[in-house]
Amino acid sequence: MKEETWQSTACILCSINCGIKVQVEEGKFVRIQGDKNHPASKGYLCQKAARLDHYQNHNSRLTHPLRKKPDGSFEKIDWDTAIREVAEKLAHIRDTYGGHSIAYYGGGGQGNHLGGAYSGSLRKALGTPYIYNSLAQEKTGDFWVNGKLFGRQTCHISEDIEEADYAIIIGANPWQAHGFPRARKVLQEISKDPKRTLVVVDPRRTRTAELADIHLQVKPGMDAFLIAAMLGVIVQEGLEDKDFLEKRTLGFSELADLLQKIPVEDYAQRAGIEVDLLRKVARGFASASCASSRHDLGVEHSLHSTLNTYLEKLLCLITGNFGKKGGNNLHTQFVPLIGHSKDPSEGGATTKVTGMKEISKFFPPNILPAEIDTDHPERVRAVFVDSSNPLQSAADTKAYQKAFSKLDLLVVIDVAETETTEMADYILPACSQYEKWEATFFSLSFPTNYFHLRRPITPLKGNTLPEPEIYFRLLVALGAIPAKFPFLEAFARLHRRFPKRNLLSKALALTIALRPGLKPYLTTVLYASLGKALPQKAQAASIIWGTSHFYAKRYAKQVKRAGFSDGEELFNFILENDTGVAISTHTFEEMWQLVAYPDQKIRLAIPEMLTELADLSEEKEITNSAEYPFILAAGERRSYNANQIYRNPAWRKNDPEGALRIHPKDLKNLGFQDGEHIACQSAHGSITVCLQSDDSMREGALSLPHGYGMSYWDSETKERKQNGPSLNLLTTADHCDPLAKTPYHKYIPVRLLAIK
Ligand SMILES: Nc1nc2c(c(=O)[nH]1)N[C@H]1C(S)=C(S)[C@@H](COP(=O)(O)OP(=O)(O)OC[C@H]3O[C@@H](n4cnc5c(=O)[nH]c(N)nc54)[C@H](O)[C@@H]3O)O[C@H]1N2
Ligand SMILES: Nc1nc2c(c(=O)[nH]1)N[C@H]1C(S)=C(S)[C@@H](COP(=O)(O)OP(=O)(O)OC[C@H]3O[C@@H](n4cnc5c(=O)[nH]c(N)nc54)[C@H](O)[C@@H]3O)O[C@H]1N2
Ligand code: SF4
Ligand SMILES: [Mo]
Repeated sequence: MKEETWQSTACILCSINCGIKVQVEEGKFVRIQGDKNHPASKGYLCQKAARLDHYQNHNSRLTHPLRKKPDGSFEKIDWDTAIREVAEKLAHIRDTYGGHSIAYYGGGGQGNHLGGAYSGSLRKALGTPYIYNSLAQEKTGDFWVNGKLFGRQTCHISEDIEEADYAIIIGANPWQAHGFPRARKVLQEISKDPKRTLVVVDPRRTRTAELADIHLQVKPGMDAFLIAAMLGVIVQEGLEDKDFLEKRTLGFSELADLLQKIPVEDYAQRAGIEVDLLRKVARGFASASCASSRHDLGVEHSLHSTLNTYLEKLLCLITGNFGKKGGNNLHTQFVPLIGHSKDPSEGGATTKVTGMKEISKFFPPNILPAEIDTDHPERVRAVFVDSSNPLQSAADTKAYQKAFSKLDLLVVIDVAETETTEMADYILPACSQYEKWEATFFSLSFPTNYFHLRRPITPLKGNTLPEPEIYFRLLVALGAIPAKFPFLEAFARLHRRFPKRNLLSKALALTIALRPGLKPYLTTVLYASLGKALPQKAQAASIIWGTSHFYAKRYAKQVKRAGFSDGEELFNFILENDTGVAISTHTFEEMWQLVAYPDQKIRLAIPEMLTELADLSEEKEITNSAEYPFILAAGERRSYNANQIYRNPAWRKNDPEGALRIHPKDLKNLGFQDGEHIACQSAHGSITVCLQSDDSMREGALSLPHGYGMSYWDSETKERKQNGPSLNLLTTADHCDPLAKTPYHKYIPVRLLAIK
């Protein structure tokens, strides 16, 4: 095939969104390679991207709007009917019970955030205060801590593992899960370099741990003790960076009082780590010329979730490895993915039924069934889902099934038939991420940040629509905005011809002055006006015009450094470029401007966290229960899982059943065989799994993979089948962090039984 038939886009399977080039033949992705021109991924790919045709082409793709019939089956309807009926029903629920009786869930996955950017208009028209999404079942504890440390929950940290002399990775497996660009290359480089040190904290000897200089094989769920002990060593031995603490932080002495008292040996033992090795790591980290730390689900989805993320951040903060190359740094957000919510004591929002607080503008999936399945007069009665499959991915599948069956209305936008669309009253089919303009807002890098606007590379299938169009049509049907904006459209066209005159901003300001009711819907108004003036049907990109201007104003110097004189130039470059773009470059000194407190000082002492840290010493040692003697990590990232994105198991090259990994000694003691099918039972549910003997496991610990258990159509038998274990049949909503409600998925007590 000719060179020019390669089209640029990105992999949509994890937050890194590596640039890829694809050759498409008759709708099939026949060749896929890394895009060397992408400035962040530089041609890098992992094995999963080669299988992307299984996302684009499979027999569970949705091709037509569907409405549920009274008998539970679905019938095809046209878009006008779908939009009209959904709008009418939503409006009825809003007008009868209030906006808080409607919840929005999702808004984007690993590859698609452009559509969700237009969903804000719909939420405003419905008056719903609730956004539930998957970030709020992993990262909101972390965001809450950031809010306290740096002044706003939008202050988010990036880890410069690539440049670090000493890197510590706690509860993350970047070899499989990534989490930072070109992870495998970076890990291999550090591993090979005798002058650099890599430490991995993980109960399992993962590939990442194998590459490490030091592997701390922590007892599941005991990271708070381990990190607290490391911080204890640093402070007790006077290894903290006193100049940094004096210049950049407040509250250290209060924190230090607690850390001085940490019984290091006792905590090391609680964590199952030899104390001398722990001391060595603490000293190595504190004395390195630059050190970086990174955590992920291994600690977020486990006991003391929020506290763990606080303690992990303190490693860099008290050793002065913050705001420098090879350390941790705050970064900018090109399009805000994370928001800021006030605490309830300052007037922040809470839910009506359970009283849960909002964090970073989100509410946690763990509480949603309780908000629905109750006779509370202010319960949630309608849910609007986009790009998420909570019926599989949220804790406690059965509670979700029960709660969702009680809803007055469930509307789902997806590209595929899912467990969640099965329960919907209306299914609105979106075109795939390779059939529309798309982007993610995972711009999480420092000092240079990137953005990639992707174009469609293949025609859309069936009667599907891009999400921005669905949101626009719903807004018009709700009567929130007119269907056409002739005045603005004319100015938008003029603006595209004479951008220097700034005509569009002026026309927008005039429109809003004359019709203030349109203000909440500005993004959709832009879509309906500027969107039509953009080349190559890039209507959905209109929001990027607004964000480019905003970003270039806020970070003028840094955007200039990346080569753009203003927002218009930045926008046009993004629009015309088919790969990633470097949008801004900061100096390390300028990072301090990203701290949101006016004095730019980090507040180290967070009262709630200090209490939880102090209480660790009182915490009873957990002895495994006789009834449920194993600790299951319910959701490991492996070579062939990718959230809920690939349905058909044919994409997998190994591990077709998503085996349960168990240490050979445990297997022997139980009298089971490698490959045997048995029942894995928690106090809440039971699933059938296939055993795999694996000496990389810690004894007493088990692991099952995330990203299995979805239903699909078997093309031979034409039956609906399930592709491996459905983990959330084992999990419950109340087994979670008290502060952020993040589930303890890595700490599920279970037993293994023979199947009779
Ligand atoms: N291949 C693949 N990659 C993915 C995804 C995918 O589905 N597949 N999903 C993406 C998403 S949405 C996310 S959020 C990230 C998550 O990325 P990660 O958090 O890195 O992935 P996990 O494998 O869930 O968990 C990381 C490690 O935590 C360890 N662990 C278990 N219990 C404990 C514990 O008590 N303490 C410690 N310290 N470690 C523990 C596990 O052994 C595992 O190696 O991955 C992303 N990347
Ligand atoms: N037990 C357990 N549960 C877990 C985890 C775990 O480790 N253990 N991990 C958790 C984590 S970290 C995460 S992030 C979640 C992920 O779980 P979810 O939030 O459910 O998100 P995804 O799996 O990314 O994808 C959801 C849906 O997006 C759809 N989709 C794909 N492309 C498009 C598109 O262009 N438009 C639309 N509208 N839809 C599209 C897919 O078909 C899929 O149904 O799972 C969580 N659940
Ligand atoms: S799954 Fe692999 S190829 Fe795809 S974005 Fe993530 S790291 Fe890149
Ligand atoms: Mo995630």
